[in-house]
Amino acid sequence: MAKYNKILVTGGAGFIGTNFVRYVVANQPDVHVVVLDKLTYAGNADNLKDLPTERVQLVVGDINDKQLVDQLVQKTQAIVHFAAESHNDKALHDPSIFMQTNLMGTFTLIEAARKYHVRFHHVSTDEVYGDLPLRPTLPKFDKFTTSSQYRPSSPYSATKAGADLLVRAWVRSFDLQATISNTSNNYGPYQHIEKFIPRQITNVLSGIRPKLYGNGQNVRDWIHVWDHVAGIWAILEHGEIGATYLLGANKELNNLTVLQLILQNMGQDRCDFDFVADRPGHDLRYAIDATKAQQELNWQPQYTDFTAGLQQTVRWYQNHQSWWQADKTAVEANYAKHEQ
Ligand code: NAD
Ligand code: TDX
Repeated sequence: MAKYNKILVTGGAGFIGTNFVRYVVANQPDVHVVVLDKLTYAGNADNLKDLPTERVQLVVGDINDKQLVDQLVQKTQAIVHFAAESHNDKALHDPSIFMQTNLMGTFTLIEAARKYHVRFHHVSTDEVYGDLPLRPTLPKFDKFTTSSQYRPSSPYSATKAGADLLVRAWVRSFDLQATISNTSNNYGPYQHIEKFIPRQITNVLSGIRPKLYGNGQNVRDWIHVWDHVAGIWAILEHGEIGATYLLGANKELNNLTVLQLILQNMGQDRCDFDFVADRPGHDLRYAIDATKAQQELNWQPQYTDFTAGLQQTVRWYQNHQSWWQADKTAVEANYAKHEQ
């Protein structure tokens, strides 16, 4: 029996939210899910359309809509909060919507959660901790832990850090029954094609040369989205109120290596890509120490063979061309405005 039978999932039609809802439907037969999603360019109602309607209900709306949030929160036992503007490159050109959704939207939700004493889980990113040196000088600073200092470096990560701090303050001041997870870069099915891995896969599938920022040496710590959503479920069920958990799968790779694995997997020459202008303020390296989550939640990442996960992801985009093709021209046209 699940601890919470009625859950509200914000952003459940986006990449990680979709995988989370599908995980709950597959593994928790007693749980009913209401998804609250604005269906921005990053959300897609089709992601959920094959799921049983008696298990999953999609409400199209904004987390900033206080009245709607109040109505939905009143009827739920727990909220899992994914909804966000999530793309760093977009935030560099248009930060205002990030303030609105990531900060104000989170504020609206935690106010409702406190009013109705509803359990709240806030999904966040390792980017709130800023970045790490490419080659660690002191072992102490080797990876992010739950005691790492908050020092976000981008407009996106600053809004996520702000939202985390709101949740922490609501726990302390109002006894909000909340937990937070900070997770490293996810990959897998249903990820929007603006993001690094799906962008390069769909570039190859569209006859466009992949694009690598700067010198390609920046490091990301990859986790398969299915491991992330299992970790979030474990926190919802077993997490300590007020606690933060870091979820990661120990898979640090630089961007050049990931791109060359994609090219190799897709039968391309490993040099068939272009270096383009670097992202302003580009974080050098992220790395997660997930020991606490592993010890306290009995959670372990399962999909740790990155090459196999990447291959499965390539196949997914090959087999779901109608899912992404309509967006491709606009996504690339948008990138072309800023890349030389
Ligand atoms: P995404 O951009 O794919 O999906 C975001 C979803 O939120 C979309 O369905 C969108 O329609 C919805 N949304 C946006 N604004 C909304 C609003 N105002 N009201 C209601 N719905 C709204 O993002 P994602 O990659 O699935 O990320 C989900 C969460 O996980 C975010 O909070 C993100 O910060 C966090 N996160 C992402 C990663 C990653 O690698 N993608 C890693 C760590 C943490
Ligand atoms: O075309 C590209 N070429 C390239 O070299 C793109 C889109 C990205 N990159 C680089 C930038 C990053 O070093 O690849 C790396 C990954 O880029 P993104 O997919 O944009 O992810 P990142 O900025 O690392 O942030 C992601 O992980 C943390 C998610 O988008 C965030 O939502 C999450 O919080």
